[in-house]
Amino acid sequence: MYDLVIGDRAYSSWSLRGWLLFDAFGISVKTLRAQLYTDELATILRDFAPARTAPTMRTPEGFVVPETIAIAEELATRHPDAGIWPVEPRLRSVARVLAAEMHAGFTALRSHCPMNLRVSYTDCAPTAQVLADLDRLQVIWAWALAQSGGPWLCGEYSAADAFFEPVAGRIAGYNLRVGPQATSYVQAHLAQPSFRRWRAMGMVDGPDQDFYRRDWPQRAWPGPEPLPAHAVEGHDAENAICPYSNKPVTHVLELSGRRFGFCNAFCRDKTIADPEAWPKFMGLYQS
Ligand SMILES: N[C@@H](CCC(=O)N[C@@H](CS)C(=O)NCC(=O)O)C(=O)O
Repeated sequence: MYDLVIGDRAYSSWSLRGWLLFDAFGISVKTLRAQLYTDELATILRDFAPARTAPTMRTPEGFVVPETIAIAEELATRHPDAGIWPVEPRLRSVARVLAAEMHAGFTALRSHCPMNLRVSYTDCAPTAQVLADLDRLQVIWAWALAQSGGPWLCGEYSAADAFFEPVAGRIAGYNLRVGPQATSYVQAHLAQPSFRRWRAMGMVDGPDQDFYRRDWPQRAWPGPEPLPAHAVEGHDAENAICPYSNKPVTHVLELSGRRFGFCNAFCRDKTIADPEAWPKFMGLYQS
């Protein structure tokens, strides 16, 4: 099994990229979450020398690999059938160019609009440099889509899309204006199943971090609207065992007047945040 050290899911854009390289390509991984702006990351990474940042992966043999580009390349070599890079040579080269430019660039966008998946603002007063980054994004997205014909940048969902998923989250979260093609691409990310699961976990996996607080007016998150579930007291539920772990039910939610149980608060709360993101829960709900 792979290990992956990650930061707060709501805020750590690089962790999201690293985790997508597993989850969106069907590779199993165990996550170790560190809360940013505490000493948790440094403490966990003592076992991952010389890594200093999240995400950092450890392979089943014990090789330590930080840096998302290195994680992408290493996983692609080790799992050649997972589809991390496109098979077609031209599209593969395009995907590598896009991921590399994302890894190295877009610093104005990244610093003015740090990823925060918990809120969406109506406006963020983007600077000229941020607008230039948005223009550049749209140039390279259009370049890729013109060659692939979509639906993702290089045809099927690839590492290039995983690298831009946090950017889609920023465009949505800060209501950044982009053209119709980029808007459709952002909407596809907001509905992408792995992203919905990550964001659902990010809504509930730790406190709001002051560093990301902004005073701009807020609006509703522009992605798919979650089914209206809420937490309830007690252990009474239709199911006696948790759909995720098969352990006895201890935490319960209510949806459409029906009660469903889970074996811990996190799994109950991540399901409340976006029930449709979780296939095992939806299997139970639709049974
Ligand atoms: N170039 C790195 C960037 C990783 C990065 O900056 N991660 C942030 C979290 S999003 C981090 O670990 N920050 C904590 C720190 O720098 O102490 C990569 O591609 O993985």
